[in-house]
Amino acid sequence: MRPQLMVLAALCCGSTLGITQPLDGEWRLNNPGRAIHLPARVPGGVYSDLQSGGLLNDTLYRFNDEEYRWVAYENWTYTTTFNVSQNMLQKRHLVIVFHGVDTVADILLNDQMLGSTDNMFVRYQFPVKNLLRASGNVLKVELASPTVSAAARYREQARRYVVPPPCVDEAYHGECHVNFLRKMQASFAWDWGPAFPSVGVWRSVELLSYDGANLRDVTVRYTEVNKNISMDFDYLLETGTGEGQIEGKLVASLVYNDTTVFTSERNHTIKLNSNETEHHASHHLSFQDDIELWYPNGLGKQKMYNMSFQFISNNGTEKIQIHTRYGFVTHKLIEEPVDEKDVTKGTTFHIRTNGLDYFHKGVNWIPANILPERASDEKTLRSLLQAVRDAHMNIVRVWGGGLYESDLFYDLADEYGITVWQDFMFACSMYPVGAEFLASVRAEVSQQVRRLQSHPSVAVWAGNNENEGALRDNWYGTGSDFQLYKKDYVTLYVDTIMKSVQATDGTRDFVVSSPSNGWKTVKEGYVAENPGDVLYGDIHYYNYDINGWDSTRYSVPRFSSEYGFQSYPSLGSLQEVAEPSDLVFSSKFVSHRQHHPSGNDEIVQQVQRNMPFTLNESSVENFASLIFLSQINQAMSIKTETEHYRRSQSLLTAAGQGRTMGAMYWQLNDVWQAPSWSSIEFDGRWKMLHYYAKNFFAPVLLSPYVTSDGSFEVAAISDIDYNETVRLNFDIMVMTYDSFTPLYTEQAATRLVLNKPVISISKNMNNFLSTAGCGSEPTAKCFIYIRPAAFTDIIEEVPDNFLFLGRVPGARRSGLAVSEVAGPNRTASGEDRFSLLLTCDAPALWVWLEAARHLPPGRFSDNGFQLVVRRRRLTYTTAPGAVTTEQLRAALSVTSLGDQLAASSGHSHSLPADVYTV
Ligand code: BMA
Repeated sequence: MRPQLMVLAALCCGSTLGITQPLDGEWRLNNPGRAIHLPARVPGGVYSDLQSGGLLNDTLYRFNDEEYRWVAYENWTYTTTFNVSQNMLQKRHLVIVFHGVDTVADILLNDQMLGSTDNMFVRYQFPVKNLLRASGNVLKVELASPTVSAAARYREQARRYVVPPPCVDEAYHGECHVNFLRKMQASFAWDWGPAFPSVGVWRSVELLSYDGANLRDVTVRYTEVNKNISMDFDYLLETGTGEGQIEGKLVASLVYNDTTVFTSERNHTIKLNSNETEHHASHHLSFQDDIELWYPNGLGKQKMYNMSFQFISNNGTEKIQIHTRYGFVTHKLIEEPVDEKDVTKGTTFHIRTNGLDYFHKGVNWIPANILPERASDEKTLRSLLQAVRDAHMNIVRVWGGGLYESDLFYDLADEYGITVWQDFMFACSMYPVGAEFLASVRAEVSQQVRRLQSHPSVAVWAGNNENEGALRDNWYGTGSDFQLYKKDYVTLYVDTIMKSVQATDGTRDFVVSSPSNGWKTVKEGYVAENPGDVLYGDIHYYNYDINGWDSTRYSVPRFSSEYGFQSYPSLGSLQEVAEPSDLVFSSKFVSHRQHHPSGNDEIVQQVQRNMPFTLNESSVENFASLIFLSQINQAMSIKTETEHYRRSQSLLTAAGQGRTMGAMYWQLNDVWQAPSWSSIEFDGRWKMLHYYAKNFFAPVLLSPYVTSDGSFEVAAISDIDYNETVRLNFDIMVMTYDSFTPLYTEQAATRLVLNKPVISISKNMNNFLSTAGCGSEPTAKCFIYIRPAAFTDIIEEVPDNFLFLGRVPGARRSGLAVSEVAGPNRTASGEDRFSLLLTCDAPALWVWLEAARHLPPGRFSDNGFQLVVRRRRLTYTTAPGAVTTEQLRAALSVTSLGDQLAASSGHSHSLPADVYTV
């Protein structure tokens, strides 16, 4: 039944009587000291403008990050000239609104100082009524060097005590003291990215005019009990200072598919006072309806309603309207004892959405570009978030060293069903807590929370990245003054940020740090005794000294919110920013691009643990092999770790370990062509890991593994509720490396239970291999291949899976070829899909297909797989009309581990005579 509220006729896009004049577009950029005078863009940034003006080349080419560092040490002025209509000039209030200035700047209008900025995450507004004229207004943004400003603030603070770290690690080739500026922390360099300490007006600027009040934004909260919906809106109204009152109406309306669910209006009087320019108005309503909820990807549909809000002044001069999309959802962080009878066994940690518990499958997000003005490009965001959805993920963490992302980002997350774990932008540092800094943070938090609050995708807030662990474990030498830094920590994250979040959004939980021990962190005074405790909260887990392919080496946490291994991006990506002579392991370029200390050596060691690889530091072919093998190693290690976390969902050891509910690997995307933990390269190309993610996060998965006591098990994991009615049949095949014919095949069947992996096979591994006929060196001779049988009662695709038991063999030619390219057919989503036939003469491991770089990006249906049959059909999907069948045929190449090593070492291997095809 519809609510008993007044229903107005179609509510649409009525005229906004307050007037907004955009001041975006062409500005001028000046640096008199260097005689630089160029046209510039707003929104934009100085690196982009210098590049457009021909003063910089490709910023990411070779060593340009360092060559162009001078830019960050300069001061820059952005200027625009504009006229204002009489209509606007007559308004009582004229305000210039900066939606994002990066970062330290003085703002002048017609040579009069309007004010200063020093937080790129804050919207700044300056009243300008008295300074404006009809024509020739000159607006100037004088930006100070971020590196110089940061250093000055550091020195000022250090007169009392040092707020560390004094600088980033040398391997970052970065800049120091970014923690003193409220700007993207990674812009002074990170272990996966270059330093481009950005400068500019990175978001829109506008001139706003109104007589009474401007409606800035509205937060929404709802509750439902038996279809009785109760909604509360908090309107933020801006007025100039003054006396008296403004009377008007607040109107809220919710529309679905042209049907008005409700429209509600309420009278409201704003009492002006000379100190306050912002006023809150609340609006409550309740109604009965079968509203449809918004669900994360894989759990249901992403139902979005259209919502609009208005403030209409009674004297008719103001009618300000905001349109937004809204999804009904509840997210609750669940921390419950895993064993009611023994609370020392710890508590769960996961988000319950709409009352449902589910395994969080996801990834960590860094900004889509190192230059903030380029980080909201629609094509890039769409393709990255689509890749998240296509890999069956349901969560991304917007990591605290980057940006509060653009509105578009959260709109897409809503659309694709990707929940967001939203960090506040503080990472891997101690932070100052002076009064001005805190006031700025308070503004940042309340503005950002209000902006993001109505997005159903936003699931949890987190105060910072890793700073709790950093403080407790003395990463930055704070140990001797622990109490001092702890006090500052609590002042910033608890007294300032948490309070501000809770005052603004009562609908999501807040964790003080990512990771943390959840409630236990709170109980222990906000800095846990043992922040890495696996029985509480989430963990970050990195260990480069272990064999990443061995699942017994990983711990069993409640939630692993970061874990990862590095790989190199494809040779083609590196070639775009390198000279041919750079592409050897020993080059200055290869070491310059690696920001993780000892990272290149670690990659080699990891690769060598499982694959036969001999490093030749001066060979291009050898480096090409290392690139490929690093991607295999990364994909295999993260597959192993992620499947282990998914399997641990149903585990509960005597000590309380298990009930794992989340796996978010580090990291989805890249900001340049360099070794990193990403699964997608800077240009959008999927690394092998992303193809693997699509399989290891599949809704139904058969996962083979060996336990620490030598037992071979297969777990059947299901994120889908089949009501336990379905049985999944599968073959366990013991394969040798040289033959298509399995040495041994066992047929098995399993139940599928929602959120409760079922161990469907458990047997002694050595006995199993010996029965199979693997001989005296079984781990060198055999590997296991799991193939789900053809089935009819499960609609999801269940991927094949495999398990290697020891080091894998090297150079061998398989005769791999793409023998057929047919199509394309148009997919339901309007893309072109080609059908490919892959053939080989011998089993091939880690088969890797590539389409040449000159083609627009496309996706294979699978990649990096084990080919244990002679023929396999695959698809390649790309933009409509992007490529003809002939062009694709000519552009495809395929290799495998053995073929790659054979090509680079000149080895060959005899082909098997036997045949096994399906
Ligand atoms: C964690 C992250 C990032 C970092 C990653 C890899 O510390 O939060 O700071 O890039 O590990 O080292």
